[in-house]
Amino acid sequence: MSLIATDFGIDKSLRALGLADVNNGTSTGKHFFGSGELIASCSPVDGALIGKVSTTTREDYEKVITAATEGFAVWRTMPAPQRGEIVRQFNDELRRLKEPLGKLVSYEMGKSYQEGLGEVQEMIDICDFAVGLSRQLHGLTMHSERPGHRMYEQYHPLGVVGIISAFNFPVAVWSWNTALAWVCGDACIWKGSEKTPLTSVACQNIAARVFAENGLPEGISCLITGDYTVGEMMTHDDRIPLVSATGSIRMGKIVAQAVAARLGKSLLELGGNNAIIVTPDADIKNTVIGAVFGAVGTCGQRCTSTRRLIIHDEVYDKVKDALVAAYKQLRIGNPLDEKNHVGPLIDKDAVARYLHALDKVEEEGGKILVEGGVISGEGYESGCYVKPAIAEAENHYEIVQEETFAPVLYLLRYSGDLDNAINLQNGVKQGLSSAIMTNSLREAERFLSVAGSDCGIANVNIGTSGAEIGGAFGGEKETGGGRESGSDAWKVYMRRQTNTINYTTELPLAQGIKFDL
Ligand code: UN1
Repeated sequence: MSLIATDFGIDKSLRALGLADVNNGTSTGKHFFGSGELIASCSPVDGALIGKVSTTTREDYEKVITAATEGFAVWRTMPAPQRGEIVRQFNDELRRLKEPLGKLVSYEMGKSYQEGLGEVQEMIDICDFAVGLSRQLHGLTMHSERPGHRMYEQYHPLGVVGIISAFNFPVAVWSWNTALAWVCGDACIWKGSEKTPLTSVACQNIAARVFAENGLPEGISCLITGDYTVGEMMTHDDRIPLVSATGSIRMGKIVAQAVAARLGKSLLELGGNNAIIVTPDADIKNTVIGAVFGAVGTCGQRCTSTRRLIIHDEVYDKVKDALVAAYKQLRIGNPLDEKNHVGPLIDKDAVARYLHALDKVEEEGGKILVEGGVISGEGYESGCYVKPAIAEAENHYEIVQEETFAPVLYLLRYSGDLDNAINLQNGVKQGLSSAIMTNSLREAERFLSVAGSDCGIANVNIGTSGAEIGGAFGGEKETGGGRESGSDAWKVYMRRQTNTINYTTELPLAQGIKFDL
């Protein structure tokens, strides 16, 4: 264990999470993930090896899908509120283990400890939501056009649901899917990111323990590990009716095509290119807080991160100066140390993409306002710490049109009417999150109207990131169109059945058709 890890109690967290022996190069616990080669999990915080996890082979995968299918056969017959009770118990464990799990998320992924805790809180929130939902999986009843007939719809579980999640929210995004899928009666197979395998194992251990304590088959919650080839086992598998995938647009297109080719369902949560419009009526202090947290929180690695600020001419210089001053206050360093605001990027590939974005924006004519760069020296040995940067740019630049998963914020200028800003905001291929800063009711409502933001999330006077679990989460266009988490997102994890019941002695046909024998 490295010095940082020991000082910040990572070994204690690993023990609390049942991962005490990962330092020996093996993973532990009860799960189904496999016997393949080991992948190493190195922390971007200090570059140290935290542990190794074995990957899923084709043969392992067959065992997993068999276990999940058997688990589903038992789970689906359990009344939904009783499934909710299991999720409640799982949630009790999350509450008990919030600190060690939050710490491991922070150390393995690199987000600040506060954000690590926030991520576990998001798991707790969705589980609470799912428990209530377990008594509300409602269908509608309809009036039949035929006398003595009753019509209604009911929701049944889908089967084995595949979940592919990304490194940036290594535990919360799984829980959005799995907590809902579980109360809906589905079994889940989860492929977490190969960059954060230990947090996946930690979660799987918690779930496996709760299912075992209740005498339920472990296959209701399965974990598989490895790179995209392991994910492909699920996307091509017609025993998996739904694949929920979070990640890049490139990955989403591959998943969507593979799943569609077998007429399966996919739920896609892909890249964003989120903007905040800053109008002349904006509260500048709140704008700066929202924009800075949106751009540098999680080191710019949220799908909801703020990438573009679209600022009106009248307040452009004021906002620009306030932002530059705020960036000077940012403390970058070990994310477990709570005095730091910004931790490292996930790995050196991410650093390379960040550096490429900074070069490219200048090459296309942009002007760097807050200098970026990789930080070196004591405490920064992992080579993954970078300076959050700001560049003045134009919306049509190729690099501005792309999502770079890093703390690079582009300032764009608009003049005249709000519609000009809305056109810029919508003028990208992605459509996840958006926001407007304004005290004008007219502008706020215009932004939210049918002619306003084209995104799945549109906020007024808050930033683009940090959505609550109660709303449906997801976006339009190349973001993939899926909705997870709150509202009625649960419906995607179930199949709807329309039932028509005739309680008469006649057999009248619909549409008044006569068919006499
Ligand atoms: C993600 O980045 O994939 O709204 C999810 C947010 C978080 C979830 C982000 N609640 O920023």
